[in-house]
Amino acid sequence: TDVQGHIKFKDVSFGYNNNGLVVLENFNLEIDPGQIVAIVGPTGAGKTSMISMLLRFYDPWQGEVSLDGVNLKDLTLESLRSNITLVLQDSFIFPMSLADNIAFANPNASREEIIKAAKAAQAHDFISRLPEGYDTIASEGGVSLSGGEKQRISLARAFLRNTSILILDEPTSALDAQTEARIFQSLSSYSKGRTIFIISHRLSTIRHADLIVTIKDGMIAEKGTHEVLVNEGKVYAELYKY
Ligand code: TTP
Ligand code: MG
Repeated sequence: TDVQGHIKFKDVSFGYNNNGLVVLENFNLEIDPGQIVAIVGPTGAGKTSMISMLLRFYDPWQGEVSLDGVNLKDLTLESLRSNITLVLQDSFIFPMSLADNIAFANPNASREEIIKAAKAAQAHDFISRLPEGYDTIASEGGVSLSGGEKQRISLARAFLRNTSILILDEPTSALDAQTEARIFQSLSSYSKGRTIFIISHRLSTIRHADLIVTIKDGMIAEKGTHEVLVNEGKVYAELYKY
């Protein structure tokens, strides 16, 4: 597609019902294409809410979210969502082969492409060790996978989908730090020409992101690189202590 992946939140206010609490207030954020952006903040800060607006699961009360200068409301849901891949913490595995699980959104993918995506997601080694390899049937009478294995299958599926925008909302929470770090390395080479959002509570993983944004009390508290934010000694530096 010709989507660049330039994303802008302009004066966004948002909450879940009109009489309820404001989750995001005067929220402003502009992301250049090709960046890996980490979203950090305490639990309940509004990270998942923010990315939900990118897919238009919810719309802002006020302000606007735009993609390449076009208000998301002026795009069809179909064209918007065909350009964004979202991976959540709870990954969904279908009762079919691991190859078909990875190729779920790309049924015409070759085995070679599937393996490439699985390698980037650190899934290739454990899949290869299974007696039936990529033809192993997952769940419902087949092999049951661990939480971390499911997450890596979901990530491989997301890599293969190959959209201009990739959003990862704690997709590696079940993985050890070393595996997570390796996946971040694959993300860096995958990120060329794409915009990637990654939400993680494990700050060691996202320290090499191009931009780290912290959200607190519904607003952007600070943004910058790891080095800058550690030195600022505010929200990020406080979270980084633990
Ligand atoms: P989230 O956006 O879910 O906060 P978060 O993603 O930063 O938190 P976590 O690190 O735990 O994933 O929630 C922000 C606020 O919005 C919080 O007060 C809960 C509320 N909320 C709803 O009311 N309905 C919803 O569907 C969601 C997702 C959140
Ligand atoms: Mg969340």
